[in-house]
Amino acid sequence: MTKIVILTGAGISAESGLGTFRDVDGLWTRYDLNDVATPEGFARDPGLVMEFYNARRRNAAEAAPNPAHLALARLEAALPPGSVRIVTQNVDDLHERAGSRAVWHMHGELARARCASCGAGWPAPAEMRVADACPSCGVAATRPDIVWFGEMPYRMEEIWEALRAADLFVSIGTSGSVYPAAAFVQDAARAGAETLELNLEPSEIARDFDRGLHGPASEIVPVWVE
Ligand code: BV8
Repeated sequence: MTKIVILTGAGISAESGLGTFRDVDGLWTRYDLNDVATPEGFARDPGLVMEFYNARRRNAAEAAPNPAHLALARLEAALPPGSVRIVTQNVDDLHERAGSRAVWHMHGELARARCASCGAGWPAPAEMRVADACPSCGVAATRPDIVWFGEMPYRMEEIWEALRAADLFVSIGTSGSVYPAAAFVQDAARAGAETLELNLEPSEIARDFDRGLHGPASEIVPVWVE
């Protein structure tokens, strides 16, 4: 059975209206990531961070999957179960809403909240507030269930195992500027996988890939899937 591991980044959701991070008007040009995407920033000003993610949660709720998300869901449905694994750096739920089921959110999810005290997780309310108490332990230590810079991404052992078993590794809509995701192409190539980059333009790590296809995801991903 052919095993395909697909890494996605903000670029796959750009045409759904969700901002990317490092493009011209990207999120990191309007916010300092140290203020809103680090544990230190959250400790310094939790209200600012809660509002940052509440705004992104509102945007994600108004967005819809685009042809790129839908094509990946068709690919998964067309192949034997277990053939396709999506590892997304994105915290939106557009892959799931497009119909993909084998999705791992290595940087967490806007739709989840977590307790910094007891570690419990639960579906996030539309608007999270700093004083919200944890439904499990009652401590007011809730935080977005997002992996910030300096924190361990989720499912790393499972991801590395999937990369070692991959026949094909495809990276879609990511700049290749954040680790450990930016090294996945090398992990897959070392294990013998063919590697393909689908991106608006060659990323910072384009030379690590066997092949590249460049253009808007909503155009090139359906072409690649068909
Ligand atoms: C960790 C969640 C240890 C929150 C995010 C020095 C060297 C190497 C590493 C480091 C270093 N210093 C620090 C580090 C580690 C650090 C890191 O990599 N820093 C970078 C800045 C150098 N990484 C970490 O801290 C990670 N943790 O390392 O822990 C560890 C490691 C391994 C094992 C155990 C422990 C945690 C990183 C996670 C941080 N959280 N986000 C949130 O979403 O708000 S990262 C953030 O950037 C996003 O989540 C996103 O996932 C990520 C990458 O961004 P992209 O998705 O690529 O988006 P970007 O805007 O950059 O690019 C968009 C791309 O799309 C572009 O290429 C563009 O051309 C393309 N595009 C645009 N439009 C379209 C398109 N493509 C197609 N169609 C279009 N229409």
